[in-house]
Amino acid sequence: MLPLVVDLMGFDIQLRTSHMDVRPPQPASIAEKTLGSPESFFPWHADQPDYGWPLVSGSTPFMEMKISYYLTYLTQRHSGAICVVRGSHHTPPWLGGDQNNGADLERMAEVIVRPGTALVWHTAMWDCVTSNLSGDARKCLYYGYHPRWIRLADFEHQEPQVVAGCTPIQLHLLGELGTGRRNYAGDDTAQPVSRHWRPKDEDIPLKGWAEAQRHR
Ligand SMILES: O=C(O)CCC(=O)C(=O)O
Repeated sequence: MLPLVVDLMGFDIQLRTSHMDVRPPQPASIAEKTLGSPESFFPWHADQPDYGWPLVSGSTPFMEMKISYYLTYLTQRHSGAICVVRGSHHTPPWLGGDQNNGADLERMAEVIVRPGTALVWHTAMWDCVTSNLSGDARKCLYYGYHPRWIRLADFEHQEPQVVAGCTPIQLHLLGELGTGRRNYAGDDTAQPVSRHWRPKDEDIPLKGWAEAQRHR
């Protein structure tokens, strides 16, 4: 999927977050709460830092995307599938524009998919999860990418033993410098220059990789 991520977001990116979600079967009473309501087990939310992304004319710019991989069957409703409200990164997801009325279900898509499906999505879209009444645990993986000049969310730096086994491109994706060096503020101590803002080509090997892909 990396060519797709780079095509959409460019090569100056990193992995902000990754998570595996395992949702065991739930009792039917869980589904009595309105989907995504504040009282439900999984309220509507958009992925964003506390205090939000900046808005441009009311819309959230393309700050982040996720790729989600679904590993178990989500082909029936109420199997714990993610639901997104289409266009909710541009216009609020609420019916009549008011959160008290709940989400506009006409705009909602429940992501009903087979195992092995990947979902590519703009994470400023409001999303929630249906209850899992399927009898089987629902398992999926999420990888969130955003520009390298934003701070990471799940970690500052990966553990040394993880970094030690990484290729330059993997280092780049984990927010490190592709060289494996830790001169994040450049080499001139008198005048620090962030290598996240102003990378050298060797810091971001995904750049050369992307150019090579283009010429294939
Ligand atoms: O699918 C899930 O279990 C939760 C995913 C989610 O809410 C998210 O990635 O923002």
